[in-house]
Amino acid sequence: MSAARSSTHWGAFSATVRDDGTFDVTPHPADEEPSALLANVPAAAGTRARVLRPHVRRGWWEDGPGPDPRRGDDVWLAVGWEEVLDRLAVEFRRVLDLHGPAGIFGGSYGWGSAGRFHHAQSQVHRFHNALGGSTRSVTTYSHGAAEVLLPRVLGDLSLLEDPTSWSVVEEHTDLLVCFGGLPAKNSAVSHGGATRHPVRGHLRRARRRGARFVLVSPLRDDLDGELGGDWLAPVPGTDTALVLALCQVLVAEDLHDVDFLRRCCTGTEQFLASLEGADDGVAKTPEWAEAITGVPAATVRALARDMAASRTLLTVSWSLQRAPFGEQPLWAAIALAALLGQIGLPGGGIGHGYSSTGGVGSPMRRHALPTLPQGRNPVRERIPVARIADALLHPGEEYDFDGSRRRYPDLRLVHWTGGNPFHHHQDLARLRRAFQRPDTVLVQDPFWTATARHADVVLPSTTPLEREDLGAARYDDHLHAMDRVLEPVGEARDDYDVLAALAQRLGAEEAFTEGRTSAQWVAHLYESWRAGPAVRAGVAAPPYAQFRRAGSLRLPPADPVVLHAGFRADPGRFRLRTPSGRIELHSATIASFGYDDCPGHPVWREPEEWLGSPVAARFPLHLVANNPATRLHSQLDHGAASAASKVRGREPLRMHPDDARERGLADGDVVVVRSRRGSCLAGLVVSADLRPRVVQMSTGAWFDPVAGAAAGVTCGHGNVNVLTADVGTSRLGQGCTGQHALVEVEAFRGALPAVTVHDAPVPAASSSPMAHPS
Ligand SMILES: Nc1nc2c(c(=O)[nH]1)N[C@H]1C(S)=C(S)[C@@H](COP(=O)(O)OP(=O)(O)OC[C@H]3O[C@@H](n4cnc5c(=O)[nH]c(N)nc54)[C@H](O)[C@@H]3O)O[C@H]1N2
Ligand SMILES: Nc1nc2c(c(=O)[nH]1)N[C@H]1C(S)=C(S)[C@@H](COP(=O)(O)OP(=O)(O)OC[C@H]3O[C@@H](n4cnc5c(=O)[nH]c(N)nc54)[C@H](O)[C@@H]3O)O[C@H]1N2
Ligand SMILES: [Mo]
Repeated sequence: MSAARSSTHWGAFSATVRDDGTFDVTPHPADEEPSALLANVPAAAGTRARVLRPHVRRGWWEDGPGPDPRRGDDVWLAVGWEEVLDRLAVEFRRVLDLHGPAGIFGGSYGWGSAGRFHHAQSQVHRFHNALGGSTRSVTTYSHGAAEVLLPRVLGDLSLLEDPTSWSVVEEHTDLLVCFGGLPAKNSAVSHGGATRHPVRGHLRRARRRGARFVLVSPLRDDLDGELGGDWLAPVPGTDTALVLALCQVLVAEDLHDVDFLRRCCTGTEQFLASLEGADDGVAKTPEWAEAITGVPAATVRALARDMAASRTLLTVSWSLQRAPFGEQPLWAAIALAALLGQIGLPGGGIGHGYSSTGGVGSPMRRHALPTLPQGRNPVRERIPVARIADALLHPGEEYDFDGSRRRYPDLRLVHWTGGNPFHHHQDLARLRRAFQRPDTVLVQDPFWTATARHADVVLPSTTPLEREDLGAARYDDHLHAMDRVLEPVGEARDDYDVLAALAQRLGAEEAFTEGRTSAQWVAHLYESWRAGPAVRAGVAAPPYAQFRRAGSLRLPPADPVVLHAGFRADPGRFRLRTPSGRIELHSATIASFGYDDCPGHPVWREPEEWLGSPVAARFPLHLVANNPATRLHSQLDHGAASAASKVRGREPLRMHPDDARERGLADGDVVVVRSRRGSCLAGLVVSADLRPRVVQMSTGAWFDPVAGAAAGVTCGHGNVNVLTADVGTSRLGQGCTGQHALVEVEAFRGALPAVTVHDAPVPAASSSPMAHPS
């Protein structure tokens, strides 16, 4: 038995390791609300789903690089580290010589694991930079539309990065109106680490003080039941209409704050005129909205009056902008907050993403954390992150993004480390076609993810449990010494060592490693932090050896934030970084782009797929494809917490009892879910916690294509992204729209295919001793 400590995006823990290598996890003592996701961690040990040796796809190994329809459906060969690294070095050299560094796609989007040095994406970016750079991606799947919109209308990203702090909300907010709720499941997670989970405590104390909650969501459990709260369940994707109607009532009843609008906003006239129908002749009244959202007009009027009479905070979860025209609900809610005139007051105004992760609402640490320098990327080529399939399928084609007209680059070598596009991207059948286009796909991952299965070369990475690191995050209050809990599994190697070996073959070893081993790097990052940012921030950090022995270091708290307090008090002096210096309810800049899908002020636009559209005649259920309660994305889907939620091995799909009855379905049935793009199996859970005609199924079940597509089913396990559409939010943001899709659900008849995706692909499992082509 031995004990060791480590950290994940969902909590820090100590592990008691038994002699057989299995272990138990004990949450960090400072954690008041440890996450149930910790139960998934032990699954990282053992060999299930692990890549144990380097593997190559036979077609690539034997026939060389090039577009290949066999990718994703070929034989795997286990090969030795030295020979595969030699072959990869030749391929990197070929692509660099023929296409330049822009021919390498190094976006490598994904959460990877906690740990400051072994952060997979930082490692791969540093490696590419040492070779001359690579094409990258910009923005995120999380809040791509917001990242483009917010700087244009509020001047920066503070609304989603550092809104008014929970401690202020707890003390001052009387009415919290939550679009998309405050789902407890999401606050379990925070990028980089979450030693403590304070969100639920803040909310309960606010409730005890008398704060009222209004949940606006298709799902009742998006708000903790103990908080009480009214539940409004608009038709998914229609929040913009609801918010515009709330605005219309405020103006019609003279409840809007004219002084705030005059001092702090621009474009008010155009926006107010649009509420009365200046654009389309239709006034945005509660009756107009009721026909779209299903929320009674009287409820909207009463809510608008309550909001004007209370210290009101609006929150818009990130999910609302992860849908077609995703810019609109956020921009409309900003306009609503401006009309209420409480922006900059303690506990009033608006935030974006409270409880979307555990960090948002904790004041963000301003000083730097220990960080691996990535060097410089001379390649200027960038794609919006969620346009990856378009880029691979349509090199050279033009597209719009945030006011500029661009061309997709010609990507030849795709290198993914620490992300899972066959988890995160939409319309997986299309992504499969896109992944057949490049010359080479290289994936480093500890696990046989669906992305690994669509690669040419799969290199086994260690997990954080198999290496030493530093754990820290910008919202967290601890710096952790992450221990090596386990020996590397199989032939897995640290990403750093793999990239160093490749860099050595490509003449870039010194630039990449600077002569340090990974242990030396970890110590170096700590010591440079201790001597610089820590001193400036007044953190008394001990020398490295002492820090490692102690196991962790408490970081001083950052000051609570009241967002836009200075701006409100003196908008002339604390100008926002918008063209007007104020909040832009109408943006002349956005208007000048001439985008019909994102004009100059917030508007309601009908998505192609919503319950009011013609597509609903064939696909009459609205799927909410949200983030999972039982895991982080696709990570450790075979872990105990995730496995326990499955129904007959399939990802659960929740459905209202009326809809189940209408289809003759019962709890526990295996069902087929179909959209215009594909189909998957799911396990039915009947629940009255949803609006009728809404079904909910989370992301993250590993994509398990059904051989021969039994009954036309494309995924036998339940990956929602076979159902979702691969279209951007708008020409402005080009964000991910994976949260919504229209579907139909029916009973599955026939022989149930086994879920095999959590085990190594069969040919690879049987290819030892090592298969080697002669
Ligand atoms: N339909 C739909 N789709 C969505 C969303 C949605 O709401 N609906 N949400 C989107 C959002 S918000 C996000 S952020 C994305 C998330 O998408 P991703 O961040 O891509 O998902 P993860 O499952 O976290 O993938 C991380 C991968 O890194 C690997 N990994 C972990 N540690 C290491 C390491 O040390 N080295 C290496 N080499 N690999 C490592 C893991 O095994 C895993 O395969 O999904 C998006 N997709
Ligand atoms: N446990 C866990 N926590 C996570 C993650 C995870 O994978 N697992 N992922 C993390 C990441 S990367 C991110 S970006 C955040 C994502 O944070 P969010 O985007 O906020 O999370 P989601 O769970 O996708 O969606 C939140 C809720 O929005 C509601 N919703 C969906 N569509 C609509 C709509 O049209 N109108 C209204 N009013 N509500 C709607 C859904 O009911 C859903 O439960 O979560 C983070 N936290
Ligand atoms: Mo995300």
